[in-house]
Amino acid sequence: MSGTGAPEVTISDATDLRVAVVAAQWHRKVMDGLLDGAERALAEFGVTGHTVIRVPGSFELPVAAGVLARQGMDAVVALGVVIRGGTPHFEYVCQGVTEGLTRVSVDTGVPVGFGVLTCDTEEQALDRAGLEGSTEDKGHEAVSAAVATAAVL
Ligand code: DLZ
Repeated sequence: MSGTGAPEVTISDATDLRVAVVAAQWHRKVMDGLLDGAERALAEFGVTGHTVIRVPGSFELPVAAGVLARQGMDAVVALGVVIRGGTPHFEYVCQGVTEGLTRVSVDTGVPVGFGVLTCDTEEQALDRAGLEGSTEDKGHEAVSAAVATAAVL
């Protein structure tokens, strides 16, 4: 985890957890970094079986996360990138995906890792994508949070 006050997450045994990653497709380079970080984290925590589902945009993440959570996943990780444009669309997509994923998590009792970047510029998103030269690795962090929560529930 990164940022002031972020915890050092330790996970004892995640081998048997069923984890699904749902990933949007807008902003491919950033998404490739987030997905790579998520895969690295799953391998580090010893998660053996996981599913990756691609949806078109971040707005579609909550419905996919909800279906997977209800199908019996122990944890779901949502990855997406929303970059501010010149219209209020950014606010609507960010609000929809944030509230939607929160609802899925609370309503199903399945932890949902929030790996959705909401940025003013593509440069900000690249800096958080876990790519070479990035300062943060949000795909890895989202998996850590969801798997650590699933492991204690
Ligand atoms: C329409 C749209 C726009 C303008 N920007 C983004 C974005 O930056 N990131 C993203 O993941 N999706 C974007 N979308 C697509 C919406 O999430 C959604 O797929 C469409 O509105 C169709 O439901």
